[in-house]
Amino acid sequence: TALHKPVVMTDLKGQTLVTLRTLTEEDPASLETYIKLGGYSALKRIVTEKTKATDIITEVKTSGLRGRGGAGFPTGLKWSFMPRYFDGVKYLVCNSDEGEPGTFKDRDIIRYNPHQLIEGMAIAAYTLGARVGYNYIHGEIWQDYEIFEAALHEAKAAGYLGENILGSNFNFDLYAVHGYGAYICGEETALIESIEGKKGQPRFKPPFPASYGVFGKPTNVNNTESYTSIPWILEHGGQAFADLGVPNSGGTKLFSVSGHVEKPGNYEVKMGMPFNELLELAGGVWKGRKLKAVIPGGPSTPVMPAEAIMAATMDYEGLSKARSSLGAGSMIVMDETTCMVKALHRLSYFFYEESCGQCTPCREGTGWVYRVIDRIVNGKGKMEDLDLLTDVSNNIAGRTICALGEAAATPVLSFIKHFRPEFEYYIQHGKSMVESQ
Ligand code: L3W
Ligand code: SF4
Repeated sequence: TALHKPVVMTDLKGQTLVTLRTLTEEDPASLETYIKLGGYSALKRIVTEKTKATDIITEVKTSGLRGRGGAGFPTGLKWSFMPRYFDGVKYLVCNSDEGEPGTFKDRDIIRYNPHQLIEGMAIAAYTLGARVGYNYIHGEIWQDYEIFEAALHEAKAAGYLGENILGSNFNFDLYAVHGYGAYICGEETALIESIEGKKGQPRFKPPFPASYGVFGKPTNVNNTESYTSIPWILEHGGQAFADLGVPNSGGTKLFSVSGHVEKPGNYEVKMGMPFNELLELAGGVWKGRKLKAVIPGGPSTPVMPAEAIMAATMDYEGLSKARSSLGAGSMIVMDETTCMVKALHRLSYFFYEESCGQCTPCREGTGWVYRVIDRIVNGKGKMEDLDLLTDVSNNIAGRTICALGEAAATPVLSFIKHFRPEFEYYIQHGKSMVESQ
């Protein structure tokens, strides 16, 4: 259709394309392209051979695939939580609601390779016995939503979705749901509430969605990149996927590289790539400047000073050993001219603005933190504000319904820990240390 836009992707050097494998083609989002590259063959094989669900789950466990939305929870283990026998409809949900600053990978999967996501969801539905699925797409992306809708129509017309899929007895209806742009709807239970037509506010966990999800029924929720990895795993085998990466971090990972680099964008690389190689793929730090700091996985992962990130590898263990986290792979690069006080000012406003307001520590704490940083930026800070910020943040983390509270505390604590002299200078002089140089 006219919505399938050709991509000008001239340089895929150093990348390993699994979830974005159609990027090498002229018309990447079309069904024809996907089938040409072997697409839907795994689904076809599974439904015709009637592969046992337990065998598929074993393959996914072998692959070492971990949740790509940020938590890194093992996908095969999550699938094994879904009850096998249930008298009623089970649901499948895809979380395409990426909304944290610096996250922009799932929209490229939807835009350039929607059929691999649809196939991954169909395989998951077959494995888990889900009859209905929803792909919840972030409200601020319109064209991608329409591309996904077009792909759903194509897949249904070709017999990959709906009743009696590929002549088997397997039925699966998949729908696109458009959010309204609230970050909190990326939290899986808020997303479920939103699908149900309610205000998007997180539920207490447990119960987890696997036992109480959409309309109170068993529901499996995975991220877009996770589902999109599934067809490749079943075509090539779980071990082949695991071998692409490193121990405990199987496969490839899409890194959304933004900030002060020459070539910002999404890069799909093998897990375990040293940070400096990934930085090089993105053209290095722009304008010949020096690297100052990197947020490796999205603002809910701790900021890392240049020396720490330069020695790290981009995988779950590599970054956790370096006292940060892979998160959703949303890497924000900051050069030597960045004022860390102003950067934190911006991030703290985001979390304050996006708190759903249900829990007092998050609702009040995010506003409190923002107001304190705001007064520092406006030259009215006091030295004791730094301890106050730390204290308030420590009292948000771990005392809330969902992970947003923890996420809001992380940048405050890590920025002050690594760049305290810059905060002290700002308070003493009423202006930025970096901008004064
Ligand atoms: C059944 C159990 N299921 C865990 C499931 C649970 C969920 C998954 C992970 O937060 C993080 C957050 C952000 N029985 C289970 C179980 N599960 N135990 O496993 O759960 P959890 O609680 O560890 O994480 P979460 O609530 O899904 C996600 C971080 O990601 N993040 C966020 C990035 C932002 C985006 C975005 O903009 N959309 O992705 C980045 O680091 O801070 O820590 O499915 O049900 N016993
Ligand atoms: Fe809402 Fe914040 Fe509580 Fe999460 S932690 S439920 S965003 S108030």
